[in-house]
Amino acid sequence: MAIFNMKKREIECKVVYYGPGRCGKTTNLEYIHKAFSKQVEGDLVSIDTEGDRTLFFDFLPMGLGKIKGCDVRVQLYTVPGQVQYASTRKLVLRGVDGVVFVADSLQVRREKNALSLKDLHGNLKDYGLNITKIPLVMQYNKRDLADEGLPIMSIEQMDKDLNRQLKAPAFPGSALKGDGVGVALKEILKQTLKHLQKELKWAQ
Ligand SMILES: Nc1nc2c(ncn2[C@@H]2O[C@H](COP(=O)(O)OP(=O)(O)OP(=O)(O)O)[C@@H](O)[C@H]2O)c(=O)[nH]1
Ligand SMILES: [Mg+2]
Repeated sequence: MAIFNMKKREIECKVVYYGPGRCGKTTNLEYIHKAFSKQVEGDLVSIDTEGDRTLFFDFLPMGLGKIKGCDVRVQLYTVPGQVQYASTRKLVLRGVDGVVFVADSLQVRREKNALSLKDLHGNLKDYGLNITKIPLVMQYNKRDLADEGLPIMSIEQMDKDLNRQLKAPAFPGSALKGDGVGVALKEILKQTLKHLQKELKWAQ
């Protein structure tokens, strides 16, 4: 849930990168930290890691300038994807305004993507949020692995598996190379701010 501080004329919202273990959530934030240095308002903070595995969360604050005289800030988070960190994932999702679901394009990760999306659906529901109504963007990550001869799923297959009903904007990409990261980020920010503007009207 976004925080509207009318006295300070500030709006703060939260976008969470969600998805199965090793799908590339942290790599997305690492790329954003490098590529959007103008908007980034601090370091990429990784709370508790083991090698490249997130055990708690990553956090990156960004400033998006002004909307109707208010400073807009967004906090990007990643959840730990490993199955056993279910309660931490739920905790990180608390107060979410927008979600980027990062799916792994590798064929062997097909079931893990579906399970993670189901987990997201359930956690949002527990917070009284509907996955079909909140700002949501899909990123089909690791498309570059096809160049290395690894078997990846087609976009059509991934759409069918994950996005048939949701019909969220979906972006193929490679967080490692930075492909598709910026467009997915811009789309979720656009959707989230649009959603917040509606809420703001309600609050007035
Ligand atoms: N080839 C390729 N490798 C990627 C891509 N994105 C991430 N990786 C690699 O996949 C591994 C896991 O990436 P992370 O970003 O740590 O994955 P995560 O989703 O944060 O994983 P958890 O923290 O365990 O949930 C790392 O070795 C990354 O370099 C990509 O687009 N292409
Ligand atoms: Mg991670």
